[in-house]
Order: sequence, then C-alpha cells, then structure tokens
Amino acid sequence: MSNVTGRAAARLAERIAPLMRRAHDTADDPVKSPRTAVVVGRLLATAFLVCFATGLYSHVLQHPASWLVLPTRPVELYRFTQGAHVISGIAAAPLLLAKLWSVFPNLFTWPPVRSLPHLLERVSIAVLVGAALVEVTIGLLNIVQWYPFPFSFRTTHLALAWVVIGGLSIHVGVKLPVIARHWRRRDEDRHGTSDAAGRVISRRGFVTAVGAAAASAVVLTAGQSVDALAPMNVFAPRRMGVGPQGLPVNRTAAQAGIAPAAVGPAWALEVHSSAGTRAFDLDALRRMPQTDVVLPIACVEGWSQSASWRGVRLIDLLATAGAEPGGPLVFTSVQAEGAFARTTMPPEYARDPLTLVALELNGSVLHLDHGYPARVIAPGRPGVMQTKWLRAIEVTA
Ligand code: HEM
Ligand SMILES: Nc1nc2c(c(=O)[nH]1)N[C@H]1C(S)=C(S)[C@@H](COP(=O)(O)O)O[C@H]1N2
Ligand SMILES: [Mo]
Repeated sequence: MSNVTGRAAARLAERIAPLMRRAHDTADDPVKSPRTAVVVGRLLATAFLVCFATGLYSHVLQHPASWLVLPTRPVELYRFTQGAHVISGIAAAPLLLAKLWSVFPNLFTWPPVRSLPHLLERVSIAVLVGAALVEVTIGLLNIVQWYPFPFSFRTTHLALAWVVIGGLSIHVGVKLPVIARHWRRRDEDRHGTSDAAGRVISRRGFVTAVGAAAASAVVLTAGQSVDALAPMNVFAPRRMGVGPQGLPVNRTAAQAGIAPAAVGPAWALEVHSSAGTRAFDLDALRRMPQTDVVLPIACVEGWSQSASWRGVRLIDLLATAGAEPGGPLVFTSVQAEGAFARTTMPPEYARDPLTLVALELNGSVLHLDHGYPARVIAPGRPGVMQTKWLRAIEVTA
C-alpha cells in the first residue's frame, strides 16, 4: 500500500518538478538578486520597527497600566510618534511589494521542502508575508476611515504587529549569513546586467525606483501631520487648516448625534468627586480665570495640527469643586453612544497646567463640531481622548 502511494508521489513529483523549474526561471531576472532583497529588506525592516515601537506607544497611551506615569511633555510627542507611525506605514506599502517581487522566484523552489529546518523556515516566511500584507492593508484602509472587514481593527492590528515582528526576527536570524554577505555593495552589484533578450537591467535602477515610489507616497501624504509638507498633501484624507476655525474635524456634532438642545442654555458641566457634585454652567466657566495654550490635536489616524485653545485649567476647575485628582478621571460626553462618549484620563494629565476645559479655539468660541460648549484638551494625548461636548467629569481619589 505504502509502496503504491510512494510511487504515485514520485510520479507526481516528476511531473511538477519541471513546471516549478520553468516557473522559477520565468519569474527570475538579474534584478531579483540577494543584494536587492537585502537593500529593500533593510528599508522595510526599518519601517516595520518604527511602526511597531510607535504603535505600541499609541496602545499604551490608550490603555495605560495604573503603575505607569505617562509623559505629558513634549506636548507634541504623540503627534510625532503617531505621525511617524503612519508615515512609515505608508512607506512600507511600496517597499513590501518590491521586497516580495524581488524574492518571488523563490516561491518555486524545488524540492519544496529539503529538511525540517527548511520546512520551518518556509512556514515562518509564509506567516510573515501573510501577516505583513494584512497589517499594511488594514492600516491603509483605517487611515481613510474605511472598515470593510468584519473584525475589530485595533485588536487585529495589534495581534498581527506581534506576529510580524516575531516573524521578522526569525527571518532575519535565519538569513543573517546572506544579509551579512550582501550588506555592502560588491563588484557584481555595481553594474547593470543584460537579460536573454539583451535588455539592460540595473539593480540600482530598481532600488532607486522603489525608493522614489516610497518617498513620493510619503511626500504626498505626510503633510497631514508635518507642517512643512502641508502644501504637498494631495492624497491624505485630512488637510491642515481645512475645517471650521481652521482645524479639521474628525467627527461632526451631527455624526455624533449631538442634539442642539443638549448643548443649549440648560447645559452645565458636572464635577463629581468625594466632595460631592458641582455643576458649572457656561457663564460660570467663563467667569473663571482663562488660560491660553497651544496644543495639537493628534489623531490616531495620523493627521494632526497645532491650535490655540482658551479655557479653564482643569486643575483649577477641580480645585473649585473641592476635588483632588488621585486616580483616573472619567470624562463623559453629551454624545450618548460610541467609543468616545466616555474616556479615562490618568491623573498626571489632570495635574498638568496645560490641560484645559477649552471654551475657545483659535480666537473664537468653540464651533459645535469642535465640541461646543466645552471640550478637554491635554498635552501629549491621542486625539481620541480629547473628549468633545463635555457633560461630566468624575474624579476618583
Ligand atoms: C508592519 C507594520 C505595522 C505595525 C507593526 C503596526 C503596529 C501597530 C500597533 C502595535 C498599533 C497599536 C494598536 C493598538 O492601539 O491596539 C498600531 C496602531 C495603528 N496603526 Fe499600525 N502598524 C503597522 C502598519 C500600519 C500601517 C501601514 C498603517 C497605515 C498607514 C497603520 C496605521 C495605524 C493606525 C491608524 C493605528 C491607530 C489605531 C487606533 O488606535 O485606533 N499601521 N499599529
Ligand atoms: N465626544 C467625542 N469626542 C471626540 C470625538 C468623538 O467622536 N466624540 N472624536 C475624537 C477624535 S478621534 C479626535 S481626532 C478629536 C478631533 O477633534 P476635532 O474634531 O475638534 O479636530 O476629537 C476627539 N473627541
Ligand atoms: Mo482621532
């Protein structure tokens, strides 16, 4: 019996082997050399590592451990890290495609498995490639606010980040000898080669073209977070300076279901603490000492912009209400539903003198879409935590 299957397998292999060899040769060309794979791979690995570090930072800011004191300075730190995350992510897309193209002929390796280590290596690369493609694709879909997939973006993106970085570590470890051999340019890498049809193919030309593609993708989108590049922002979903009061809006009052009556004359901001409940209507807030700060809105989706805010220092408001921030504070929005209707703020932000209950933006009363009558603005925090249309603040000791 085993003899029969053995012979069938051998005959099948005999048929497949030449097909695989032909596929390999068709896909192969002088550009797809180990040197190309190493040069593109270095850029891609750098982009992935920047994404991983800044992505984890973003995660920690949104899910802080109670023992961790988060930095409130520099005020633009999160603007910088999340800007770098999305910039590196965008650069990673063309680099990933180029990298896969440069190693594509290896898909037709024959025999497919030579040994147990070879099997493990191929499986780890399959996992790495799959995870990286999905990670980059859903990341790009997220920044254009399109969620055609049925799973939670953040949970999947975070889990795949570990898979990608784990797979990348194994891959680099296994390939270390090849990487070392081709780290520096060698004589045979220097010149173009001619293929069978006599066309000159230059590895450096390919790598330059890939670099140019990645650089263009960055330059034409990074203006959503980098002021100097703002004029060249053609493809990013948000434009600096475009929106009410010169600042983009992520979710409008209408989209958040804010009823005008809920933010009308009857509106008041409640502060709950062990000292009891105090309510501040808009006039009461306006009569308190006002502070001006310049702080960015830095959206997790990668757009950001600095703005001038004016309002009541949170720490002053809490003191007036007799509250002392010992533990996390809970902010509730007039918005009834959605992930941002309630947010939590570690006490280090509440104690920072730059953290405001803002009433004005860029010189005039907050636009309804920016959170009228009052919104929170704190240094170094992701935009999602800068709760608009405030209704209540709960202070825990
Ligand atoms: C290998 C590449 C990547 C890695 C390792 C990576 C890693 C991460 C990690 C760990 C997070 C935090 C997730 C969380 O808060 O639970 C994150 C968030 C995010 N990533 Fe990536 N990422 C990559 C590529 C991309 C790309 C290509 C884009 C888009 C251009 C992107 C856009 C985002 C966005 C918008 C968030 C914020 C999600 C949120 O908090 O709502 N990422 N990323
Ligand atoms: N109540 C509430 N607050 C919110 C949001 C929201 O949807 N609802 N969006 C948040 C997000 S994701 C960002 S980036 C900022 C954007 O602030 P802006 O619209 O004033 O620019 O508001 C945050 N505050
Ligand atoms: Mo955001």
